[in-house]
Amino acid sequence: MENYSLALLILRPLNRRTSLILLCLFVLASHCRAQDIASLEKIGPAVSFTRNDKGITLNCSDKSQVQLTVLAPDLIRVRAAFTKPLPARDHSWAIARDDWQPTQWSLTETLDAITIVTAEVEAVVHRSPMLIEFRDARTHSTINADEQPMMYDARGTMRKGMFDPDAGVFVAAAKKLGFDEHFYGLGEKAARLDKRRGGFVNWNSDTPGYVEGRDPLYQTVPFYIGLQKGTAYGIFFDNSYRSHFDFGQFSQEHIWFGAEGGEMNYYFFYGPSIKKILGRYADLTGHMPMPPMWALGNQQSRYSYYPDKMVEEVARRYRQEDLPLDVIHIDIHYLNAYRVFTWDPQRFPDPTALMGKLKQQGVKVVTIVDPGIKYQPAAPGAKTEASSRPELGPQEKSYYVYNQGIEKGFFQKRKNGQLFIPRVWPGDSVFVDYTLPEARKWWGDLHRAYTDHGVQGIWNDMNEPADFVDQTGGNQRDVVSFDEGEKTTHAKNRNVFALLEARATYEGLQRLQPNQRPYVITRAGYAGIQRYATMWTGDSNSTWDSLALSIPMFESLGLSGEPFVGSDAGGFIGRDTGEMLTRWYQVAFLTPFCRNHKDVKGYDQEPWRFGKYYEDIIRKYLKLRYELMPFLYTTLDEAHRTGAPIFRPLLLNYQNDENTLDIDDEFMIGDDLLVAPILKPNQTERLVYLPKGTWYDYWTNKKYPGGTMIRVDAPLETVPMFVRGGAIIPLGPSMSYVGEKPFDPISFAIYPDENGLASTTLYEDDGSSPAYQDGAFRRTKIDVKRAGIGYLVSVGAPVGNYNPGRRKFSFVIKADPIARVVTIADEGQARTLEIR
Ligand code: MIG
Repeated sequence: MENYSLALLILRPLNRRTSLILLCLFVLASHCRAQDIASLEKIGPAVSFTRNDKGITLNCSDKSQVQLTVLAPDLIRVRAAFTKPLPARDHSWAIARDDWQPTQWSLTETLDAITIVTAEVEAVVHRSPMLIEFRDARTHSTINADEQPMMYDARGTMRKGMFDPDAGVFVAAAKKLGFDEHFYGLGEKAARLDKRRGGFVNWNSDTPGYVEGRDPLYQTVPFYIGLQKGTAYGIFFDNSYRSHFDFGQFSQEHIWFGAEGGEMNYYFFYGPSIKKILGRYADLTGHMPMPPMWALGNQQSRYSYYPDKMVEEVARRYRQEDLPLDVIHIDIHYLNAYRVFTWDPQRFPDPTALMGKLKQQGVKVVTIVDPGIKYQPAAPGAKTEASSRPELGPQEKSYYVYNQGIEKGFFQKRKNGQLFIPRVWPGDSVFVDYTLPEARKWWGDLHRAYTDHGVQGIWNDMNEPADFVDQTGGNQRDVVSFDEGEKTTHAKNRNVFALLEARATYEGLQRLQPNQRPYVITRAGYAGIQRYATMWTGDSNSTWDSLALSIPMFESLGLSGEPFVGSDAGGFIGRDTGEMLTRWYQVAFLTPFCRNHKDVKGYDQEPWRFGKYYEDIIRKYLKLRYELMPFLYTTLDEAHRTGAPIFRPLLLNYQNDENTLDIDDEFMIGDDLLVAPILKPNQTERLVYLPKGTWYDYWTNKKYPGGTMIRVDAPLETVPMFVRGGAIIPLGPSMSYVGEKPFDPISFAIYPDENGLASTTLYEDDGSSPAYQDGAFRRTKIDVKRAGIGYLVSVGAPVGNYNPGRRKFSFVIKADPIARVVTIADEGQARTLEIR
């Protein structure tokens, strides 16, 4: 849209006819991209192949090479080089693991095809034309197949617009489009859950005020899941160049994905369950480490709280209003004239004292850190030797971060050797080349300017990276990164810039505070970002549409390997109403990242801003979040271990129920909670689809049979919420912040299924140190079954070395009109009890 109006503006001085013709051409040009693959050259037939213990390499008639590598029975990598041999170098910033256990596989060869067979997948390479097909090894039915041979841009027809001549050629793969096929994932997209019939571009972009359909946004995760008739597979196209995904926008026969350079390099995952694919994807690109438990606490922000007194005021007000709060975020105005790793001497003269005061109230501080470092050559004669606390000193004549970076040669340069000087908040700025290992170490260590004062987390903004000179990245085109000695340009490195910045930050925090789990939040990212950072969805609008859009966005991110997500509660840009803020919190109170944040010009929207009526409702939900902490934390551990996200679309838990395939105005937390929020004004009832099984209304315990749509009341104080029959929800005491009280008692709310059964496994650890990685956790399995008129509860022997100490467990049966409760002392031993 914007492009067209821009074109009209430019064309205004021309006469109307010429303008129209030009405009038509322009519209055509911007639409032909999706059809363009027709002009691409197809890879030649396979003429020979070699085999080693990991897979096969095929040689094609046009001198191209294709490699299939078996990483696991359900994970096969495909790599192709067009008209030349595969390069020896093979590196990706996204990949976390290359030490795969050798997998059993065999090879069969026929005149027509070469087939790799694992315990789960048959990868068939048809020789001529060369078409790759994946089949289920048990049923031999096709899961996913090339519709055309892999392609490359031999004639240069894709070389337009931003195309970087250094990038190589456009590469693409086209796959058959199933008549009933659905597509999920693809990271952060302002789009509905099912991506079928959509077309998308990946190019990390600063997109304030985005609405549905805006593309690309901040992040790039070139991974999607295809689902047809209950069977799922995944494809991770690991290519950091600007990439394109077309899920049947123009063709009834194929979908395609491609990139403006780099290699054809993708990983094929076979389910058939989506959860299994997500587990493998996490094995490949990294499991999210456990963040500190307080990351699940309530957080408050605005652009910007200053001076220090106002930050204290926010904390005080939260306590006064009896609203739980764990974290306050401090935005760019704390900096000394936007210089990162400094403090404004007037606004924040004594950060240590501020952090100390907040800590007494259980409040942690997260500071924003942008990648733009003020371009500031030291004034002549200025003293440059660093004091031990350079972040507090004056910076006007000499800025220690710039001085150090220049001296070490860590800043990005253009191809001609000149320093690259983008314009961001500090004005003229420089960016770090995070592909340099020493530069990452330096950047990480700079964070002592925060941790020394008690800052607990880092918020990485603007890391697409945004450049006010040209937000499309045009100004950065000839910027060269070290890239492991390969010295590549922006076309390859833009999309991984934030990944590497977050990595540098995360690793720095690990070194600075080895006994604490790092907490990093990022706006941009690439596949694998979950290893280093949690994320939020950037500059959303304070509109009902934006609230509604956030649900498929969180769900899709969860299906793309990013389990810790959230948006600015209340929306970032624009003006809230009490009603909208309340409804927003009815989603936010269950999103992993729960932070209210507001634009610099925006009308204030802290929970109390619209009066007591709304505030009372918001308080109820924030308190419930804290009571649900044992449940949320158990779900967080599941995400860490298995890759299954916290915030899920229904289809992840019910992929064989075709009614769930398109539902993205409801969501689930873990396996057990289903929420159907209100996403429109003046609405006090809604339809809710409940998947097959038994469901309990969370508020009334009323039982519903699933597999159908029900109508429920939803007055402003109530968000429709259901618990799966068969679930046990562990709850803790009400708290103002994580750690205020021990989890004592833990109360297990039991919701038996049709057969009177229910179970859960509670996860616990110290909530803050990395000791959980060495076995310092505890898992306690609880099983409940109906026995006559009562229930038998068995508490399993705890597993793991973490000892939470003696506390009480209480068990509440929710199936009956009169709640039955039994409380026992938990002494860390197996036992069985009866509830009558
Ligand atoms: O151009 O730091 O998305 O959360 O408050 C605006 C100021 C820069 C954008 C972030 C927003 C943050 C703001 N930043």
